[in-house]
Amino acid sequence: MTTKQRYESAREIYKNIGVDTDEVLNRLKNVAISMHCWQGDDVAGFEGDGQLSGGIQATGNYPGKARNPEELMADIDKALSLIPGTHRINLHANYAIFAPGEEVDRDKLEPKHFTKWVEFAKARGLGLDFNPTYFSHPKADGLTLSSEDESIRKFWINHGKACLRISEYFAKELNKPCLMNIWIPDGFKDIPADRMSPRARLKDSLDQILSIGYDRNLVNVAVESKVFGIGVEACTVGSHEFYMNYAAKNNILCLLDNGHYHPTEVVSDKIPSMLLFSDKLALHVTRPIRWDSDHVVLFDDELKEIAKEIVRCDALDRVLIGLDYFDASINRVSAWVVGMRNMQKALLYAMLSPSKKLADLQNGRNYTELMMFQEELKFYPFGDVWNYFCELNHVPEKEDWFKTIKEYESDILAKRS
Ligand code: RNT
Ligand code: ZN
Repeated sequence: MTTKQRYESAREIYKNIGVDTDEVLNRLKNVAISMHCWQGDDVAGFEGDGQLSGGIQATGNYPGKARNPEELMADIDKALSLIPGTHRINLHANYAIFAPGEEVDRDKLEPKHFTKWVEFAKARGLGLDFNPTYFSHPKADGLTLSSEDESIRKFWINHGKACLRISEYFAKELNKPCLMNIWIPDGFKDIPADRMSPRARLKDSLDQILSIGYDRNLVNVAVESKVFGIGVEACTVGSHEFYMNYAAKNNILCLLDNGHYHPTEVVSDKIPSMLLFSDKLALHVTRPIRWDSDHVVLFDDELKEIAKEIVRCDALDRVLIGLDYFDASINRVSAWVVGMRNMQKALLYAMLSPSKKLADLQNGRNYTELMMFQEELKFYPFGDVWNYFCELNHVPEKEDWFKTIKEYESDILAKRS
């Protein structure tokens, strides 16, 4: 049987439960996911020694890591060629590309340091998202936006302002809104004596950054909380309560990273609550194992649940989906492709679920039937729809994409040392 014939058979099966697979394929094609540039080089960036700090860690030493902009862009291209649809690239400020002699510190970054990325995105019809980089820097070995040292705090405030300008530039150039997400590693290894003052300083710093004014139609500013990090186990300044309140008061976005909560707390459950109070919400989809380990996103239960909530809340245009992980122990291009395709698979899986029927069962307190039906749905011919989606979007189906990775590894990646 051909992929199309399998799809046609699956279409009938889904039709019987009231799901229109043709409509689903159209909807899925239009979902742009933000692919994080930093999986390609273990969050090293282009500034210098690439030493990662800030309580996050990329572990592993798989050969082929991108060492410069050309290599990173080539690797991104290779990954995108294996992922259906048109997406977005998520950049960090430490991926600025300087002409020789033009190097500046992070507080002095300008749009011109990112023109190569804009050209890259334009040529491929991609959107760009952005992040100020508050780690891997000599001035970030203690607190940043919450620092008690006014000159350090000022430096990072200026970095935030510079990044806001760059985000605006991305949006204008590409004619697509840009998400600028702020995450800082600030916190304390052990029980602090004062939890309020650092947070008051962070609040003031954010106020100052936002005070420069920006076009809210062009830039969505988000703040990303975290429960703890390596070396800041006792207290993080940018906690969930802090940012949820800050975002609500200032009409900006919360970004929920599903590696940033207590291990039994799930982001899927937070999505509908957040959507009742804010117009938009941003996500960093990752996979924590026991801690915020940033493993490659797999097609696991929580990913499916996150996707279901986005789809059921009819919020595909309100939830900005980005990936955030960095595994240095495997082929990095493959890591991107697996994570991106899994995010899309999870959305597809959610779209193929008869939400109204299931909700009716819940509302009718038919919990027995609801459980039975949800379990049976897991064995519906979802893979046949996925393979056809790949065929329609001219990318290899099933595991067929991996031979391209193998070739790329032997022809290109293995030659990098
Ligand atoms: C760290 C945060 C943050 C970073 C990226 C590189 O715990 O998740 O989003 O992973 O900015
Ligand atoms: Zn994150």
